[in-house]
Amino acid sequence: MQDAYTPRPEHRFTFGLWTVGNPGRDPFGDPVRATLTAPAIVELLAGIGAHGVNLHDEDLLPRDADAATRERITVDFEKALADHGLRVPMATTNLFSDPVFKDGAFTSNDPGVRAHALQRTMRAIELGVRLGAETYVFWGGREGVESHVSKDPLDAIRWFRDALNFLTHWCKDQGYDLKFALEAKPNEPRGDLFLPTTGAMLGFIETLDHKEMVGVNPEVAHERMAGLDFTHAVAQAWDAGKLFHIDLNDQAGPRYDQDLRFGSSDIKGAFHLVRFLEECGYDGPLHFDAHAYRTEDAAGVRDFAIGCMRTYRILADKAARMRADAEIQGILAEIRRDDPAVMPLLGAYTAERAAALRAHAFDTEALAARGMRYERLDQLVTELLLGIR
Ligand code: GCO
Ligand code: MN
Ligand code: MN
Repeated sequence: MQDAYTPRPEHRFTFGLWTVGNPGRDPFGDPVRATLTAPAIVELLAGIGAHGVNLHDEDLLPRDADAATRERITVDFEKALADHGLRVPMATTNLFSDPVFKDGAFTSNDPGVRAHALQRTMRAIELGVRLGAETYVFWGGREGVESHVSKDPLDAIRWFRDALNFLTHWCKDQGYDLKFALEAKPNEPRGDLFLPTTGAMLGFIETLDHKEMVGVNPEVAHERMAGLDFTHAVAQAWDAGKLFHIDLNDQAGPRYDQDLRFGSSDIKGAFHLVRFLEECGYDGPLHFDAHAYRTEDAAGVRDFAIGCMRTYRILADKAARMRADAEIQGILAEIRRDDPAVMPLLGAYTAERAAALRAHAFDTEALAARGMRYERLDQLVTELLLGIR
């Protein structure tokens, strides 16, 4: 079906090899779908209008493959990308599947593991750069604890900082023009992960040697797992100039990471997010870190991927409708109307303004009595989303 919401490469939609390639394994059950090769995933994504495909090193290259095998697989993948016109905007390292990382990677108590994690990441960055990636994601994976006596959180933060400082310096020495994007998650697979929210990451980034090179990769599900509003986290990242990448999916509240099809659970939350991204000027990749229900076969995976992108496009259209809706805009203008009597009191600090503000007589009863019309506003937006405006 072709319509106004059909995804096209210029819409900047990307998927991970691990997302559409997810064979449906979970902690309780075996895979339910055949494993797709990387070139097959490239073909699938190109056929449905995606812009790019992202990967962990191990999504493409088996951990123990020899140099010749790695080269052959990489060349085959590059050929598929070229044949289908797909890009690799982001790459990352799998620092969580190998048993060596059972106690974390950059924050493992074992210095041998910490050093090995750096080596793996350097090699994976080389692969990402070769494939043309501009953003390199760091998701902590197993950087956390179950037993809180096992690891000093100050050590963990220091080790994580040392690792990122080392890698930013190394990238600059290599002449790589790469941005790092840190992805927070509150828990899973560890009981508690370090730097658990996007806000925590934003604070941490300010302590890094090359902080200009480092931003965030917020994920819908991860903030929701912490009971937080995702759009607020994204807004703070944008305000800080740190929204380098984004992981879109959906999540029904605080529980295990569900990685649901975008907009499939909280459609209103997805709308607020899309409206924000479309209106703030974000022009980075729109990456779906989600996977199809375990009930699906290959056709269902395709439905899932198309669904993620279509829902985004439909919600972008709803955002445009909201901008053009006279009644909604009228209420917003009324809510935000200026009060000439107090506007002069609200500028930047001056001693005169502080003195005037200090002396001003506020009619707090009148201020408190004002109805804000949020019920009407929210209902209008609900009706717009339900398709009758
Ligand atoms: C998760 C994470 C991962 C990361 C990926 C890229 O909860 O498993 O969201 O999917 O995004 O490893 O770094
Ligand atoms: Mn996730
Ligand atoms: Mn993610």
